[in-house]
Amino acid sequence: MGILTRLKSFLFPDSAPAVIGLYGPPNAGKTTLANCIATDWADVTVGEASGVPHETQRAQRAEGIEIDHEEGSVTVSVVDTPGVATEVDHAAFFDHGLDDEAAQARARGATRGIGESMRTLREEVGGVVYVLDATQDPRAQVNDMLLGIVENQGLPVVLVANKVDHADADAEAVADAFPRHDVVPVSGLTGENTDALYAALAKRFG
Ligand SMILES: Nc1nc2c(ncn2[C@@H]2O[C@H](COP(=O)(O)OP(=O)(O)OP(=O)(O)O)[C@@H](O)[C@H]2O)c(=O)[nH]1
Ligand SMILES: [Mg+2]
Repeated sequence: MGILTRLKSFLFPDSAPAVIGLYGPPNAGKTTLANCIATDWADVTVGEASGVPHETQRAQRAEGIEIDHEEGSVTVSVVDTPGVATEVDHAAFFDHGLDDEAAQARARGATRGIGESMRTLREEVGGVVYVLDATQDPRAQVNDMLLGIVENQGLPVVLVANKVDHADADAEAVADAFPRHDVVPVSGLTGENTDALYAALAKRFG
């Protein structure tokens, strides 16, 4: 346990660890990044990643993640949430090889999952890691909607431009789209630049 975390639990013995939610569009790499964080600091995993969007259909948690960085220390519970979209079209899953029945079921699960993401945002989390796939256009409607809700709730945010290992990634486009936020470019898949992410998490949520 880091010295600051120890000091905090000594001074505030009843204080619960912060609950930090990973939010963002489907396929942004939230589960991969949650697994990266949880593996690095607690040697556990959170859930299954997949190239098929709307893989995560329930919020999944890793408790007691102690991030101990020279910029600061913080103990958090990480909640990996279902991807949020402004619409779910079952036909989009045909391109991923799903038949009609499987596509309909996945679309229903995805819609329930979006509801669960919004519930955790409203009721559970004290801070947000907003994850964007830096290979995609950051100005998608869902990002303005979801970040707007997060900001209205006054929650602290770390904005992540994920997948920077990918040749098509453009972290600057993400930074340009959200000038109000400091953007941390990372790859949850390869671990590239996660040191800067841990510094940001410790500073923002510590
Ligand atoms: N190149 C690259 N691919 C990544 C990275 N992170 C995730 N991926 C890939 O992107 C796809 C989606 O990853 P997930 O972690 O399942 O994404 P998610 O945001 O949890 O998706 P939903 O649960 O559907 O909302 C998978 O094929 C991952 O392997 C990354 O940092 N770099
Ligand atoms: Mg997921």
